[in-house]
Amino acid sequence: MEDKVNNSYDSSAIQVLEGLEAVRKRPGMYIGSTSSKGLHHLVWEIVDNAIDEALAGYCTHIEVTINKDNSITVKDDGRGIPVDIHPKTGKSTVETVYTVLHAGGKFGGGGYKVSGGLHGVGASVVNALSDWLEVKVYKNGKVYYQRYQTGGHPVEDLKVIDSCDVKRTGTTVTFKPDDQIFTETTVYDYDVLKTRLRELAFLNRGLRITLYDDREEPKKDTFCYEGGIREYVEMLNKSKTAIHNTIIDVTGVMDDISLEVALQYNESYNSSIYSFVNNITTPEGGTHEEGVRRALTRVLNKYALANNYLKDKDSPLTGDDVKEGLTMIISIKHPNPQFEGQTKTKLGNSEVRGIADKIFSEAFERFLLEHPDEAKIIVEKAIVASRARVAAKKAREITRRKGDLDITNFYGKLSDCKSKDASVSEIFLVEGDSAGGSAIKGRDSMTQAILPLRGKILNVEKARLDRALSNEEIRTIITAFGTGIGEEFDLAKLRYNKIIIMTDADVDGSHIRVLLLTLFYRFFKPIVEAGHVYAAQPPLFVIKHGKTIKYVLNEQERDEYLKTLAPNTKYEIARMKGLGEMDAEELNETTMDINKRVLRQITIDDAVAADEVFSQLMGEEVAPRREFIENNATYVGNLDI
Ligand code: 28F
Repeated sequence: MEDKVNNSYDSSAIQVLEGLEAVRKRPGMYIGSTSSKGLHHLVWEIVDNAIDEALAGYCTHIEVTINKDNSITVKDDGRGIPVDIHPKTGKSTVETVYTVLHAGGKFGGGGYKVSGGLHGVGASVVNALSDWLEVKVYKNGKVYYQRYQTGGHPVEDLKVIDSCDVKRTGTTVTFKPDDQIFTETTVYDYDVLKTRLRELAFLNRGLRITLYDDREEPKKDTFCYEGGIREYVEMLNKSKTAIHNTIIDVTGVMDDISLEVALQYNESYNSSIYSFVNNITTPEGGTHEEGVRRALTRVLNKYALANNYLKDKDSPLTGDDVKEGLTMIISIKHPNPQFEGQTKTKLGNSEVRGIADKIFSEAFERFLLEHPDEAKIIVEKAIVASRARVAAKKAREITRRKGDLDITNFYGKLSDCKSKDASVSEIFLVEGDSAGGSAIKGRDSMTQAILPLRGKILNVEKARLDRALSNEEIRTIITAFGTGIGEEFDLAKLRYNKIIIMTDADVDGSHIRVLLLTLFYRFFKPIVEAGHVYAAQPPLFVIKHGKTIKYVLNEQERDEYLKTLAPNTKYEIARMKGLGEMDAEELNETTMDINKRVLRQITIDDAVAADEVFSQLMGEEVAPRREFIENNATYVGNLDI
């Protein structure tokens, strides 16, 4: 008996060491990357364990604090991790959860293992990647404590360090990410934590989540939504104009799968649909989203025919027609989700499609019958959208380069590059004719195409596709890209590897850039997501000393460069002229030459945030725009979206 216990103890001790070492050797395998995204993943792994405790019904409040040293504290008021000795390892359950890989799986089959992002690799990974980590468990009127250092090694066994109110229970974890592993940054971004914690509060109705920042400028935000995702739709539609009163809120359970859907239509032509599985965002959608959207289309068609909004001879409403102006959140909890797709964020479970369809269609049918006035508004909007779709189909014909007329007209605008190899080709969208002229002269005509834009393009946030297609500039852009637009969009046909927006650094330039980004985000999102869109960065200052001419992007670079000059160097500084005043040589030298220029890649890191920014900035409502500008005034000049 003695040997047996020893052997198991030794082997599990070795397993612990190998496990933690494995994580430190290849952290990317466990948290995706060691960039800022990976740094924030550590928080989600710990928060997910607290959320699990809330899903199990024992935790009502989670607090997250960014401490002064950029360590993180997560605190819940759940039952507290068990402090008994784990039979297999001879160690406390707390130590097992924090030192054995994947030991965190709290609920075998019963409850839902919530897993943020990377499917719950557990708390032991966070421990392994932390300089130090401390756990405090409050239960039985005592405070149990254990500290781990340099990648998860316990300093000593779990011990009682204090007493506490007998009624108090919960778990508090503080960890400091290891800067040997997180070499890019170990500074936490308050807004990243705030956005995701708010989303988790929406997805777990009634759960209170508080975020504190104890660093230089202390901050605090608390989120608690009794209405759950209904309030999420309400928040998303705040910067849009709802066209009917009720936010439709559907909940149902079938075969151990629970579904929640909230939706409301607004007068915009875009859709904001976000779906989740066990609180994980599924940007690639999946069977839950497919089931709901199939039901939405079928039920609306059935209702439209039954109430004579559509005749039998009319073509039925399509998924795109019923999507227009739709803000919808779909959240399911599934005991055994299977993820597919490029980034493993598409739900693959086939049984979910039928379940989501059944639960949603029954509730939505009942809503339409009980709210005929709102049903009328929704159906009519979809019918108008279907007519616009047909019109867009016709309008789209003209963006295909067939008729001679638009070829000459088209080439009148685009100075294409000679190369037909998309992988080396790039197109500059240039503000104004004079800058356009200099760009055409200064470019490398083999690989660089120039499309001068005459002034502001249409704000497509407020326009349907057929309206956008009636705009000359937009048609030229669509034709130049070669991908087509709307239903026939094909990323593989993109004719350029880089789409470079080259506008002045002034407010006008920023406005044109945001208009273009709105166009790309609304109608060419895959191009942005694939990282093809860039903003050129014309220099703000030129510094001359001796024979050296140095262009710098901004005040910060200017000051840093001046520090590198010998103390009594004589130099001149001049603020650069606008793009339009630069000659071809200067424009090429400073902004276009691929060996000298600085480009800023545009990414959509957080679709929800981008969606909000675009609809706030570019939507109908003025108030949200003013609010956004007031909140971000210092950034509007070089708005980096
Ligand atoms: C700040 C982060 O990690 N909270 C947690 C619990 C509660 C239980 C638990 C956790 C290992 C395998 C069971 C308590 N009582 N917040 C947290 N709260 N883990 S993590 O159990 C983990 C054990 O199975 C818990 C009864 N059942 C479960």
